[in-house]
Amino acid sequence: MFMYEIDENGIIKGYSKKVVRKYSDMKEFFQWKREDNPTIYEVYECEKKGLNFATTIIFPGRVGKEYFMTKGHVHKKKADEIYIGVKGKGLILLQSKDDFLSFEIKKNIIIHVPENYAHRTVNIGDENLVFLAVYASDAGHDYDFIKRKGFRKIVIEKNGKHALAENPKW
Ligand code: PAN
Ligand code: ZN
Repeated sequence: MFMYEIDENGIIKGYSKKVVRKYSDMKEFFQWKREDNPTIYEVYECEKKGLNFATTIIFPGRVGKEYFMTKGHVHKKKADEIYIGVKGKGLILLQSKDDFLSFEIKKNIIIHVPENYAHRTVNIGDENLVFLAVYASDAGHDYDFIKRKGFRKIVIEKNGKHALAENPKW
């Protein structure tokens, strides 16, 4: 038995690993460029009995027209994942070989990420987006395909709102 608590900032109390992704760590994932180097997101992770619990905090902002987002990955092993919205407003993109889906993620929304679906989360609001992910510790993360081609659609700002647009690299 174990219990975790997420603090008011979205950090799991007593986390064992922290990952910080700055713009310079993921320039290739965006279609536009910026001159400065903001933090795009942070991940706080705990691992127990083969299960990982991780909160992600994506800050609000854009690179050109594209909203701040995670790199996105597919799991190396067949491993489903559960996302639970904690705070803020986002979109999750899900993509398989011949399927593409997007869902809103916000507080109290639960999303099942099926095995073999690449997944990326985008902050489309003006406050931090926080969500919890639960997945098998040995799932593994593969970023290569996303780095080269990305997702079928990108999430951009259009007339003050978010919109899905074709990814020019696809
Ligand atoms: C999440 C993600 C987290 C960061 O915990 O790893 O949101 O996104 P990237 O890994 O794409 O940088 C998850 O899906 N874990 O499997
Ligand atoms: Zn994942």
